Amino acid sequence: MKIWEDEKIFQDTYKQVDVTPDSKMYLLYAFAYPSGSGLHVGHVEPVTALDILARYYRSIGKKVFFPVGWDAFGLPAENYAVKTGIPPVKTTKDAIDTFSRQIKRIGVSYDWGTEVATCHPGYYRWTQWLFLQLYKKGLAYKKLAPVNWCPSCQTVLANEQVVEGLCERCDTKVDLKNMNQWFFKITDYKDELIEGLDKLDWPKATKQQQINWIGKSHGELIKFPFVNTEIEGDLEVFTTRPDTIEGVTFMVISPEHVLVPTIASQSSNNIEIQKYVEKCAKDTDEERQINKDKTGVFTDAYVKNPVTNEKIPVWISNYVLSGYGTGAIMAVPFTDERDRAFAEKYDLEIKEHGKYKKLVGKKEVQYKLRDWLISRQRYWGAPIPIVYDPQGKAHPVKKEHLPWLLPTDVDFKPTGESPLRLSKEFIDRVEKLYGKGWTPEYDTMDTFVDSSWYYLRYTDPRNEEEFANIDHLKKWMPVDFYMIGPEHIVLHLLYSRFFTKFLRDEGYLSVDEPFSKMRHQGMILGPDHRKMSKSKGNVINPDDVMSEYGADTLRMYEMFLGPIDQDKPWNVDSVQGLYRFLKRVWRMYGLIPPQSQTLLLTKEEYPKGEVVDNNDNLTIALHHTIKKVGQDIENLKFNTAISAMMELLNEWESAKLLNGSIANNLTVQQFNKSNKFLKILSPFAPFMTEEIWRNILKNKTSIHLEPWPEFDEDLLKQSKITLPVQINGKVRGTIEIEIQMKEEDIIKMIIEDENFSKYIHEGKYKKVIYVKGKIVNIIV
Ligand code: ANZ
Repeated sequence: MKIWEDEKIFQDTYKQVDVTPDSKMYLLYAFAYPSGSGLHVGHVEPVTALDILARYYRSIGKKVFFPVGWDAFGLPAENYAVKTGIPPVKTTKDAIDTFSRQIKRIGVSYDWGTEVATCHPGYYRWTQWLFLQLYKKGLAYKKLAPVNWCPSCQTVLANEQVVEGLCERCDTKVDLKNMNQWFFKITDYKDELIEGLDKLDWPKATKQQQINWIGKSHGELIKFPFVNTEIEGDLEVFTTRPDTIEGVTFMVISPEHVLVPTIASQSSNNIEIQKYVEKCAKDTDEERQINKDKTGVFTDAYVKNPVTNEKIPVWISNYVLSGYGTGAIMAVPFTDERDRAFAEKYDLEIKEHGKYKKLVGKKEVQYKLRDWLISRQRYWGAPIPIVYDPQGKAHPVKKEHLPWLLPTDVDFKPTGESPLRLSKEFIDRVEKLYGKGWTPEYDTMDTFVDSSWYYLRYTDPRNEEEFANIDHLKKWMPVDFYMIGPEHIVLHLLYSRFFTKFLRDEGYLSVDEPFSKMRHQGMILGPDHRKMSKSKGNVINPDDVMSEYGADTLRMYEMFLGPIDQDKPWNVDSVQGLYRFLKRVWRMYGLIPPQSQTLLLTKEEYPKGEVVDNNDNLTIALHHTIKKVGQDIENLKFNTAISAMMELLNEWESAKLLNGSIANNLTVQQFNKSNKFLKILSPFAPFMTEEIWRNILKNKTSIHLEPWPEFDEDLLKQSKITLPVQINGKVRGTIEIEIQMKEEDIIKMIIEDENFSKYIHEGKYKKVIYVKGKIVNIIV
């Protein structure tokens, strides 16, 4: 709403004072990648959920921090540039404008004063600074490593561009190619990255995935001496099951194992081994693991089992990975499934075994986690701030040269080299600043580097001296609640935790973990229950829904869909249901003439007979609802909060309609005047409630600055009422119920009550008319 911007009611919240760990509420939505196609209804749900939290927590007096930004570097913009020739800087800016407009239309109460975009030099200079801090500490280093290479496109591909081993663009089989690459030494923090999970309020499954990714295993390193005298030394294996050593019937080494050339040179199978090793060199680790068909080749070499002294044959196979353990295993086909499959295929012995309890080798702990490869031979990313002297030695770019600007004189056609190599300006810049013969590092950083520290920058987004002032970091960190898609379970979270721990060790941060509480939103599926996609034609555009029904309806609808963490299909009818609910609220404030007959019951359905006046029912229901909506918001149960408000609206309408008594009118008037209903609805429907609040109720300041209404606990305790019970229109007595009791429970109570059961034969009845809190009429 323009008025919110004019009055700056959500602006510059990062500057709030007297922020304490108890009073603060840092709400974070995983910042979006601004794609050209605009905002998706799938973004609307989590961002609305967070907005409701933000509006609620503000009104209960918390100091809320709710920043916004863009994960704006990355491949799609660059691919688009390759296709169209429009520079990513332009397409990204346009996309951000579209997203911002849409998000404002949805009414998200972001603090736009914090806005950051990772592709902005004011942001990425600090990404580069972070690189240099890691470099100084020896945690950023360069080494030879395999990259995905598409021989047809002549280019390096990011992992996401490789789909089942094929190039996403041309379906050519991707090769591995060794190149010098930059890494971050995340493995220095591996144990802490496991232990730190204990104290976090995160979904269990997410924590488990982090643990699996780090993959800590306890086992033994065991040496098997070679029987062939020409091969020196032992074959060392890592095993988590040393107790199965008596069942070992063969050994397997990976095609890249250091001993392969020696073993091959002694083998009569030399040529076959070489061929096999070459073939395997082209497969990525991932392919090897998914590859069900295990292949292998026998080497002619034998080792001796140190426990049984048996002679054991040595095989080479791609099911053993070179980068894990020692790259060699003892195979126990009796117990291990993969070994069994291999033994069956090559007709190797499967030997039953007992449990050996003694230590054979030495105790060893192994991890699956590898250092983080951050080099990208790509254009649209932060340049790695390194220059090389004429001897090829790496030097950090000086701090005064940051931001180390991404050159703009670049041709986007893929050539198989880093696009920055083609920038004359970049090369000239380095010679000018550092001397003749000096050259830049041409790679850019993985976009995960940009996106794994943005929540720190938010706390002090315009600081030009530091990535964020230490006091600002102290004030806001850690993030109190993070909402992020389940697709980011592993890498982004692990990298963010790594950066946090590193910066803590450097003295910049006083927290160990960045995100205290985290939840994942589910996916919004198409009306056909399938994932929305352009090709299936089942995409719902939030702009269309807003044009037809307004932003409040879109928000309420998405919140009413069901539990936030579940996948849910879109349902057009239910959008209209929410729309009708909001229209009824309008009417209650007299904006549209009330069409009373359509509100609750038809005239014929009104119960005849006595109506006992329970004037306070409406008040009690209101207090119940205030309590419930507050609790539900805190527990992220937005759908049940909305149901409760719907029930309250029914109550309110029936109070207005059903009874003309003065006392009852007073209750309704009081209810209207208190505006408590409007306030509890306001986080969900911020536009309409503001409109009613200011224009109908003539308030001068925003409803979103009003405090959350209090509820009277005593009143709720007294909420038992006496309900008249009619059978076939005749009052037969009364029962005591809780005002909030559900219809079906009331019926059950009546049927079981002997005062009434005699009128209801075998508990059978035709129809029930229950006017909440007023009367129940059972037609038998
Ligand atoms: C004998 C054995 C018997 C094993 C048994 C398992 C079960 P985690 O838990 O993942 O650490 N292994 C060791 N290095 C390997 C490599 N480079 N590539 C493929 N497999 C490798 O698993 C460790 C187990 O995986 C090790 O224990 C080893 O097989 C295998 F009934 O040794 B075991």
